[in-house]
Amino acid sequence: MPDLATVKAALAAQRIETPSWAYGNSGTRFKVFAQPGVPRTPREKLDDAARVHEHTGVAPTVALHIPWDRVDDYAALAAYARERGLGLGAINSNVFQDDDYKLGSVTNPDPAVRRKALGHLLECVDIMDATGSRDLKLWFSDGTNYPGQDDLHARQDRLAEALAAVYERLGDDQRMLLEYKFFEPAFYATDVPDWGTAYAHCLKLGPKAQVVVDTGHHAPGTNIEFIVALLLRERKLGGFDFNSRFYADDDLMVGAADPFQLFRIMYEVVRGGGLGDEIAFMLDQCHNIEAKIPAIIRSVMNVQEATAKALLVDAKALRDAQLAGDVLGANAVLMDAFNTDVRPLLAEVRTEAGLHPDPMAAYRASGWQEHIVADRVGGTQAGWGA
Ligand code: AOS
Ligand code: ZN
Ligand code: ZN
Repeated sequence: MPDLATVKAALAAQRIETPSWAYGNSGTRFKVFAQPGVPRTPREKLDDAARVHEHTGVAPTVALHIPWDRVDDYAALAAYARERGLGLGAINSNVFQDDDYKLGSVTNPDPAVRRKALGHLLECVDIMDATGSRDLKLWFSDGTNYPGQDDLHARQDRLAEALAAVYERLGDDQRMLLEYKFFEPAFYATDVPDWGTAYAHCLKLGPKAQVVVDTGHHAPGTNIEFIVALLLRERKLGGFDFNSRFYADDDLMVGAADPFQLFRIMYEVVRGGGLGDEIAFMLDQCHNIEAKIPAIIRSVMNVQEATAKALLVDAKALRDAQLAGDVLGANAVLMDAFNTDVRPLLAEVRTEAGLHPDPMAAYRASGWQEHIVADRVGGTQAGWGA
């Protein structure tokens, strides 16, 4: 059996990054539901993120999204975060919201639009310099809706050219994480639709370019843990955007739809030696109908539970069964770990770290929700797409 002290140490050391946009209002393309007490500024988003970290102890960084979190002074924002025990994490670029990007951003047939998109990506690296962020997260909505609409080959050339320019601009301690998504908003051909395309570009670029796996960005039935295992083996897994999906890119709480899949992914992470600083474990979610801060706390806990179960897999028993060709025995080792109730173990890890054993209860008792509802009136609520 795995050594319990080692398991606990790994759980205590785990870090999960929360996204600034999860704290703001969000919705579907049909409706954004406003919630009382939602942050009005990037600083207020950090105030909320500090609560998540205070109660979980494992969420010390916040991903920013530019322009949704645009401020005049990013170094001051980083200092504000530091005063609250936080750091600023990945910078998420946005080349999907302007009218100019209707036919694509870096793959647009118009060179002027491509220049504009590249300018934004380079500006994001300037912001990283000011915030001290390590990772630039690139998600491109670029693609086409109809066969023949544009030249698939040429679009890859344009993408490669832009990525190379961004890569050149990265500092020694900075990385670019390229995200893929199989469809939406483009419905015929997306320019970075799968891990293979992202991997091919990253491989050509060099070691500072890594693939990011958004768990919601695959066709139903895709074996995501296989992709994780392969990318880890190739040292090209840069991070995760965790969320759950039932249908498409639902952005529901990670571990809500399929905790078994999350466990299988975390098992491959543990097996591949990926449970360290090299991989960014980020949430990419929107809480449209549920209270946001508790939903983020719950999501962090769901990742912790899947990680704990993955760490509890008896590696020796599993290997022995695998090598002996014991199909049912090997499967049973994995299922035993998955079926373990790890909540008492995690409560112990939290208590040992000086935290309340139940982060959800601690948040409820803190009075923060009542405080923000009373305090944050007026102004414009920051939100998804705002
Ligand atoms: C979009 O579907 C992606 O998941 C991106 O990670 C996106 O940048 C993120 O949702 C913030 O807009
Ligand atoms: Zn994502
Ligand atoms: Zn997504």
